[in-house]
Amino acid sequence: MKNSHLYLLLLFCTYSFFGVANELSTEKIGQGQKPLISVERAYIRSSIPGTTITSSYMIIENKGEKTVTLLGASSKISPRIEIHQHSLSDGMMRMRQLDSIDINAKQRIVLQPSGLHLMFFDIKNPLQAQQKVELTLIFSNKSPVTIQVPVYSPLQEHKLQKIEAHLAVQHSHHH
Ligand SMILES: [Cu+2]
Repeated sequence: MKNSHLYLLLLFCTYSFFGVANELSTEKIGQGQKPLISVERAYIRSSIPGTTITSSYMIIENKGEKTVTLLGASSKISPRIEIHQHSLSDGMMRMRQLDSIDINAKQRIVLQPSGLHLMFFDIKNPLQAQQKVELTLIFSNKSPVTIQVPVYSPLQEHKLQKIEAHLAVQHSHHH
């Protein structure tokens, strides 16, 4: 009884966290519309008071037949958005800027804390949870993709990570 209750709660949380962020970009191919790039689980961290930087995470999937190259992103909230990669060197977490990321056909890249991310600089107004930010992803060889990205508080982000960890465990149990 207790377990099924927890499961329902998890389902609800999963839905409310993942459901809102899913976006699909479509481009006309021949007769119908076929999605080429899909962006899932996108969110931006609320900014820490007194700072003007933050970061954004998401899963970008190339559903097309050709490699696409992510060059960066733009948004009204920040004049400068860079692609960054966290890496551990000499026991220190470092960030370095990447010029671009190639996403091969049928591949997905995961932007996540301590890994790849989009870094926002000089944010004009503090970002607060419940807010949504329009973000445009820019590619070298395809049209830009604009998505609405929710702002998550540290608490929301923490819950999301717990759900993802739980789902990952469940997934490995089933296979
Ligand atoms: Cu960074």
